[in-house]
Amino acid sequence: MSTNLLAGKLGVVFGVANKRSIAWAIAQAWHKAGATLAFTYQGERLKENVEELAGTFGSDTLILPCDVTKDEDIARVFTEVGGKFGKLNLLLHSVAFAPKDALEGEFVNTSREAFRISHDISAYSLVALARGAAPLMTEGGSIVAMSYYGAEKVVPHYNVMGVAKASLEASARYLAYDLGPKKIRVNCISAGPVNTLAARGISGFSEMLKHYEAHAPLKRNVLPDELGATGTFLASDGAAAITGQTLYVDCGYQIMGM
Ligand code: NAD
Ligand code: 0WE
Repeated sequence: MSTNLLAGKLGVVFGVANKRSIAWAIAQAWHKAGATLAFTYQGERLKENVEELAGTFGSDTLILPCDVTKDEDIARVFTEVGGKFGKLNLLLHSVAFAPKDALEGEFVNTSREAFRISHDISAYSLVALARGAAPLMTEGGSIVAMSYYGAEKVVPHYNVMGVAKASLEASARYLAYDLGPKKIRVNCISAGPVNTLAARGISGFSEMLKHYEAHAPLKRNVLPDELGATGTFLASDGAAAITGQTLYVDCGYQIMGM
């Protein structure tokens, strides 16, 4: 990857849980490309992890708690980021959650509460974060969100998360329209399966990795570094005319009909 593609850019990263998080792969790539980053973590449980990882970027790295279901948490993040940086160029949304039982049974049995929680955390949060970030993106900006193929085709057991990802991708399009006049771009990366904390809880996940290896044109799974490289491209001026898109970074799996 060419260096300093993001020199002088300021960003905030949502969704680092540990070193395997996709958010961490993209944050490392953004950092290597010259960006200065702030981080948020979901709760006390993850505070130490994020401090240890983000601390490697310098002892003055801004690290803040943020539960994306809480408007007051989101407001505080942008107040503090604005105070420290004065402006913002980049935002990574790498956050998703559905109650575990909703990912196990049949979609038809999704409860009203599981549907609400999944959409609140995994889709509405992008709207809330974009609204918080936009006033700071005074020179324009790039917002990147993580999606998955289950948004467009049925992936057994992905269930309500697939419906929430469809909402996330559609939200990215409407946000791209609203924020386009401010030169703020909003795109999704639809990643192939990656062995992270969020994936490890899924029964049959290692079979899914094998299925992709067998059926994707490139005959392998995507690497975290490759998601970092795509995240860097979308954040860079090279992608200045790309907005509202979902870019598949899945070794070609999405093009297959059989
Ligand atoms: P991960 O567990 O490392 O990251 C998920 C993050 O969501 C965690 O950091 C968690 O703290 C955060 N989160 C959950 N609820 C939250 C809340 N209420 N407030 C704030 N943060 C909250 O797993 P990951 O696989 O890196 O997932 C990151 C993103 O990538 C998700 O959007 C996921 O859907 C997407 N994705 C993952 C895969 C995969 O196979 N792992 C594939 C495609 C897309
Ligand atoms: O987006 C995801 C997973 C997100 C996720 C994971 C969990 C596990 C723990 C959301 N909520 C929860 N809730 C929990 O309690 N992926 C793209 C990875 C994934 O998850 C699947 C997949 C794939 C791929 C679930 C079923 C089928 C395929």
